[in-house]
Amino acid sequence: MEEEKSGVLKPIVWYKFDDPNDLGKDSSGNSYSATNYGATYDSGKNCKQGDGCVHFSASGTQQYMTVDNRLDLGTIQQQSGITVSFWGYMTELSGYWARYFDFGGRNSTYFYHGGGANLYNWLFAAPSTSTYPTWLQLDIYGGKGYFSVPFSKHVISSWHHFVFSISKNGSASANTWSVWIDNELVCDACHASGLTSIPMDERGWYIARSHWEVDGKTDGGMDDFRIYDQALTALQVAELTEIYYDSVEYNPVSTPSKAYWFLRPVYVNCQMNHTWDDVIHGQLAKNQTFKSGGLGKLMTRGEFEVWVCSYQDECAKPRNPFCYVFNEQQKLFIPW
Ligand SMILES: [Ca+2]
Repeated sequence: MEEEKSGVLKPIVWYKFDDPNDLGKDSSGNSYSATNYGATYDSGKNCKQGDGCVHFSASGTQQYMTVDNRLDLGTIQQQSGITVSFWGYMTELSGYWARYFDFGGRNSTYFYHGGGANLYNWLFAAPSTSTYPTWLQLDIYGGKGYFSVPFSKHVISSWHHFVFSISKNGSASANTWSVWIDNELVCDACHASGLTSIPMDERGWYIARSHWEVDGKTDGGMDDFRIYDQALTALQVAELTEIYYDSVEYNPVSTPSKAYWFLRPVYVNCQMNHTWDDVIHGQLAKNQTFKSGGLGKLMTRGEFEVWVCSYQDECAKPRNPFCYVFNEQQKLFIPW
């Protein structure tokens, strides 16, 4: 599974923000460095991944970064799909409509104040207005709509993981958007519109800055910013989110079985308190106690072939089952 993960999940842009002397360094190997306008390095203990992250202060001159404008995000999405992911937080010092990112055109041909046809931005912001005091909002301009995320459980000043995935044009699910926050799918193909290709000299791929000068400044931080030239599946997002636990927090003395190598440490001791008879009975009764299925591509024949999710275990939460794979040789349910 590890080989599959690294093979499938290869970002085309990867800002780790680990190097204080080269904060916008691209670790993807593609040299799409970010340009830094005043943002500062924060040390690893304040960050989510690796040895550092970037900090944006709202006091004084606007601090932000730009993604390399050689990238034509519109064409990438149209041809192969695109995903943007990062860890981020904002403090209450952030202004109205402070941005996590705002990707769009910079002048009147591709940008038009007040809305209108010549507007091709897609952006993710914390409005913090009287109308939307505790919401995050994803806006897709060009007459294309917006998507609001209730912010109540995504408390300001704490780190959260965000994934924005748009499928390519011309497929069955063409141009559909999916959004995950902390590995929870908060937008399940809830919107469909492709991105527009913008000429290079008009591209403004802003991180932590708005294209609208009236908007407030961002006060907060970001870590592990990535762009993929593909839409991600739920499994790939789960792996992406768990990388943090794998590399930083979860550092066992012995290597776990690869079936649950990305399991959060808090779940390692979860136990299935039911037998296969219970599982089958529960499924036949359709009483929402268990779900199960085949492992598909993740299957190791004769060892790990099926998964079971239980709504009744100690580790399960209301509407949020806890899942196991069944070890066919040891006849054991193993937390997954
Ligand atoms: Ca980092």
